[in-house]
Amino acid sequence: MVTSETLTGISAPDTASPAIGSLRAAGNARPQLTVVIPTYCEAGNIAAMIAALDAALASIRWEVIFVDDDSPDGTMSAIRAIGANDPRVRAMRRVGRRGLAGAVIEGMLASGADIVAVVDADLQHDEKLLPRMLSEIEAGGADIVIGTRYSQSGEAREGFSTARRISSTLATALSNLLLRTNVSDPMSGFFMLKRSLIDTIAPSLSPGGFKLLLDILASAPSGVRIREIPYVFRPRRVGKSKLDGIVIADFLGLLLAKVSGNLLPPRFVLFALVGSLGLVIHLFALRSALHFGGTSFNVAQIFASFVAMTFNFFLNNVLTFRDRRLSGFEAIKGLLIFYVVCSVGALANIGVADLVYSHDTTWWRAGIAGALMAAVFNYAVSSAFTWRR
Ligand SMILES: Nc1nc2c(ncn2[C@@H]2O[C@H](COP(=O)(O)OP(=O)(O)O)[C@@H](O)[C@H]2O)c(=O)[nH]1
Ligand SMILES: [Mg+2]
Repeated sequence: MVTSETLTGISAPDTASPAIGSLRAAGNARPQLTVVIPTYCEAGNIAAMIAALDAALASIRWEVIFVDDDSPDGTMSAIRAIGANDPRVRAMRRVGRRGLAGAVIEGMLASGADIVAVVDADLQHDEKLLPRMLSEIEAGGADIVIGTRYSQSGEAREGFSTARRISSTLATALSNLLLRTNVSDPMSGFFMLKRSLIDTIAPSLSPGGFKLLLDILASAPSGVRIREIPYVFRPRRVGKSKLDGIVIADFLGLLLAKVSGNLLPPRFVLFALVGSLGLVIHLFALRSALHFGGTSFNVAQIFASFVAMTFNFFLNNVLTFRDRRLSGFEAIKGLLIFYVVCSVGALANIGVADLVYSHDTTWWRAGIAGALMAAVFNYAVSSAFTWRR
């Protein structure tokens, strides 16, 4: 039992304790800058990364928070080995979760400083830019400073492959158009901002994606001041890139979600895109079955439905719900549940379309209402059952 005596026993020496005294002193010397570094399988980069920060930030009080998604390669032990002797090196281990943006958001929210920077672990970003970025914000000239991979002279793209350069240029143009921003590198993973901004907008950010800066720019209140500083994007030091073609789908999902004023979650947008592709597959399978199979229309339609549902299941598994991806026996079970969910969704589709049609005989309005009902139903039930957390 906790008595008041034991409580005083614990708290009384605190005021006099030298440990607390020094904590207070450290509290006064709170860091000016928190550097947040998301990591997944970066064990080979940790020591070099911390040494690089140490050299670049010599005149600044800083801390680094690594946010690791339970990497199997010993990233966390590499961080803890250095953190044991260096209180500036902190680590957050997230279990059972994956996701770059979510990791960065959590790291930023845990920052001890009022100003936060985000840097990749692989030394592709130029940490020597950090003091300049910091003085921009501290001097009151900007709320967000972006390390941009494009310079006027264009030579800042050395670390890019041709394919990546083209898709990046297109994506930048599209996001500036749709989000009414004018930033030369809204997809940058290297930026610094006031923590208070993140405190304000964190609830409207999408933790599942890769393009956190884009999300921040789209969610920030109007009037935030943005500065860009160009730098040379270096090739990755060791380890592999975790971002692949899926990022493009992810980017489109985020963009549509933001354009709809957060009405549509990015995951639903992806689910709907996969569903639309499924419709094309369905029609293709139906046509093939009628043409080559010589079956009746009903049999061909059932066959095509299964082809489309199976296609949708596997595409959703690697795309829409990749952070909860099912494999092995779980995937077979998930597929069977998905068949059931979609069949109920189809009934909902027919029911709603029929109801709308009885009030309004415009065929396409009734058709769209039914399809929307099925999409929302399938999405909600799939999230809850097929790919439940
Ligand atoms: N915590 C966390 N970090 C991630 C995840 N995916 C990528 N990262 C980290 O995010 C940074 C950027 O990823 P990277 O693979 O270098 O992407 P690229 O530079 O676009 O090739 C690196 O520091 C990765 O370790 C993730 O799912 N969780
Ligand atoms: Mg990288």
